[in-house]
Amino acid sequence: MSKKEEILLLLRRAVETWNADLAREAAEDALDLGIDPCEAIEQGLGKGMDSISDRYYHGKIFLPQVLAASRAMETGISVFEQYLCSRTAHSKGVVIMGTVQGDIHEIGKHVVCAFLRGAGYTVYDLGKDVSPDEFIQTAREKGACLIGASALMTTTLVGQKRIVDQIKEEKILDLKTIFGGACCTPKWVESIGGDAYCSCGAKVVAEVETLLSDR
Ligand code: B12
Repeated sequence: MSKKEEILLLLRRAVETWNADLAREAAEDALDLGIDPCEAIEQGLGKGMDSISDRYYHGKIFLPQVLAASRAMETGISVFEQYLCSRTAHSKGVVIMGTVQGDIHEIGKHVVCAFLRGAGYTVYDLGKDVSPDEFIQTAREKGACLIGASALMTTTLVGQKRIVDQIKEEKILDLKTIFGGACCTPKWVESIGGDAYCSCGAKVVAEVETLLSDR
């Protein structure tokens, strides 16, 4: 096994064993070895979260363990995020990100924020449980070109529709939307009149560049 494979495996294990210290150390080792942070997040930490999701789904672990694994994942992301943020000098545009009202899942959104920041966008992360009003008022204040909203539950998906509805009501023509999260699908985004769907962090930069290319 190469050193790179070893570190990716350690990142994965750190999340699987909810070990935040290991996540931090392995993330620092990944940076020292020159592993691309996006690859480290998707192929290391992300794989760990996939197996946590699977074990949770099959009733082998419970919410406290999922929460602890989430903390380990967030710790690893924060090490990479500092590096990603310092990589580019000029902003390509302002993006408002958040998790929709009633939903507290944030990890996927953090991954997306890290990738967009790394690609040179200025990202305002409004956190979790964000109302449509908050998304749209902040977008106006900050002169944003894009709102990204995450929804992980079938019960909170409607929060994405409310954002699109309010943008239409207020006739904000130059503000686009991109949506994602475990329960979100391309069909859903089309049905609510959103501009783009994205299934994972690794694809988000390309998706956003295409979406904003006609500005
Ligand atoms: C971690 C987790 C939690 C953690 C969240 C910690 C945190 N800080 O975020 C905790 C333990 C707190 C939690 C709580 C709950 N959870 Co939970 N949770 C999960 C779990 C296991 C993993 C989610 C995750 O982080 N995945 C890893 C990330 C990296 O992946 P991701 O979120 O999919 O994001 C990627 C893409 O989707 C995409 N993406 C995501 N967002 C966005 C946004 C944009 C703009 C774009 C472009 C892309 C994008 O890019 C990301 C990166 O690649 C999922 C299971 C699952 N399979 O999703 C359940 C899951 C989402 N939870 C679920 C439930 C029910 C709950 C609770 C209600 C449980 C309870 N009984 O209390 C509460 C929610 C309370 C609330 N009001 O929100 C259900 C939802 C079921 C449903 N269909 O509605 C799931 C699916 C589990 C299940 N199978 O039952 N949960």
